[in-house]
Amino acid sequence: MIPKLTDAERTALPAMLPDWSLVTGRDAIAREFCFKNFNEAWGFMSRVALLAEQQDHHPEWFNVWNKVSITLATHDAGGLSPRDVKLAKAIDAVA
Ligand code: H2B
Repeated sequence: MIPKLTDAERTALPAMLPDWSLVTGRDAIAREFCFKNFNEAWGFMSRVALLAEQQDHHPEWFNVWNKVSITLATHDAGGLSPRDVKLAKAIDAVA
């Protein structure tokens, strides 16, 4: 069983992931990315897909042309876990 984020880890979230926000009504974080065009957005999604496979942790996402909305939560934990923080940091690094 994967542990959920502790209270201390949750307190540290805004400083660690300033571009992500907590989702209303569920234990998850989200961020919207905007690119020049679809080609750039898809390139980003390809990089995230590789990260997701490496980490065996997968995003919930939605793409319209140059925009990609990503929500992260750990289904096996029923909410946020350190896996989401790790993937969010890696996503930020390839955006
Ligand atoms: N991704 C996410 N976001 N949450 C999970 O709990 C999860 C996952 N579990 N990717 C992984 C795959 C699990 O189902 C496999 C069997 O390891």
